[in-house]
Amino acid sequence: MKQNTLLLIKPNSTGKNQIGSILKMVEENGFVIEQLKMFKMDEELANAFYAEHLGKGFFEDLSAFMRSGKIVGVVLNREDAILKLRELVGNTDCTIAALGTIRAIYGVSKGENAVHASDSIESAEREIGLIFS
Ligand code: 3AN
Repeated sequence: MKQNTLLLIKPNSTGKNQIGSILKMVEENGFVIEQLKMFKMDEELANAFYAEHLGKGFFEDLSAFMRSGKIVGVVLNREDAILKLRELVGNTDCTIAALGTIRAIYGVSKGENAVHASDSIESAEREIGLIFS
């Protein structure tokens, strides 16, 4: 089934001229770019986007990092997009992400892990709504 999912290219990557390389990897893996925008997260959006992590030990660092620079939001479509993008992105912790995944190549730490990818149909709908409404 064809699906939409959300990719965010995070500030550690936009700040190092890695946007084109990441989008190239995504397109070469069969994803079609449906929507694309560059923006900055404010506190309100960070709280809403990461609502499930509010109150956790790493939340303030995560929020500060996501508000520290430009983000590129991309709606991607393909067969099984959500699962396929999670595979291409790799583990949250870039030090254990599989070789060749986006996080293994562009991540610098568990927090500064280059990209975000929606983890379910519900998350994709919610996150696309938050970023592209
Ligand atoms: P994923 O993005 O792989 O679905 P989540 O949803 O568990 O991972 O976490 C959201 C974001 O929060 C991660 N991308 C990462 O940047 C950050 N994060 C998660 N766990 C930690 C942690 N233990 N320390 C620092 N940052 C974390």
